[in-house]
Amino acid sequence: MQSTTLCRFRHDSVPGVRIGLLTPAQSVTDLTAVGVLRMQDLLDLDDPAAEIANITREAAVAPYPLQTVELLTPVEAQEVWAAGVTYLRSKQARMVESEFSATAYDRVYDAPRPEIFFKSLPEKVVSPHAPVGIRRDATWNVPEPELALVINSAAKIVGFTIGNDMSSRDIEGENLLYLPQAKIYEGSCAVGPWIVLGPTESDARQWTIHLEILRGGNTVFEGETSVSNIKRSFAELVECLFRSQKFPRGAVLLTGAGIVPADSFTLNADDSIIIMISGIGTLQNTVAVV
Ligand code: DO4
Ligand code: MG
Repeated sequence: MQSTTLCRFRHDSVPGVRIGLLTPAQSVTDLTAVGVLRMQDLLDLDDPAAEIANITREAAVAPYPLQTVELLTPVEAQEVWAAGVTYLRSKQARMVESEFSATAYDRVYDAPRPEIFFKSLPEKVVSPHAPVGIRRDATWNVPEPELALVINSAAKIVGFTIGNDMSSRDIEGENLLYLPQAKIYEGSCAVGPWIVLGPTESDARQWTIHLEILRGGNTVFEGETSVSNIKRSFAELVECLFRSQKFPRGAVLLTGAGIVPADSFTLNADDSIIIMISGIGTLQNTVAVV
């Protein structure tokens, strides 16, 4: 599988936000220095990887070592949406969370129409290593480690990244009508560390998703699932998202959570959340109360 990895970053030696190409040697080639001002223009091309190869063939720019750049979320201008109850584990956990809403979760898992909800404006998305939020009025907070589809304005899946759909389970469980409050608040959505272009859906379905939560340096939760456990096809989710709506800047769609910590677990301030997807990399954030 041939892949091309794009990121957004800052570097002390140059002004502003840059678009970067991650090289196999773990360095970052500055595509902005050779004229790429918006990632969207690449993602909307028929073959972004070929265009990037063209641009960089002649480019005489020395790459930056990865550890010297500040990675920003690769979400540039896209709205972030999320699919829900796409894994059996998610359905089961939510039915336990709330007797009141159990029927709704049970029905949506098998219904022709998937659950899809708005998650974040692009400017509110949290970058790698920045703090994600837990609400100060919530008592039961979890991360949701999810594969994220990067979709261009023509509704084509052009790449993959990692999303964290932070959720307040007590608020969601109290009443399903509170879902937007459980899901959308300061720091509730992290996406990164970069976008991998090239893999197909069947490549991605071979990946594993791993979640580890550290507290004071010790592991307090660890779990793993496979992307192949997602019940619905990516095409089905994207078709539904774009059915009666246009996304001129493209969209990012989180595909649901298949790892849910035990019901006794809740996040604390200063916990570290590490999400690893085998074909992509690692998204790490700390937790802050908001
Ligand atoms: O309906 C609740 C949200 C579901 C969700 O976020 C998930 O399954 O990942
Ligand atoms: Mg979710």
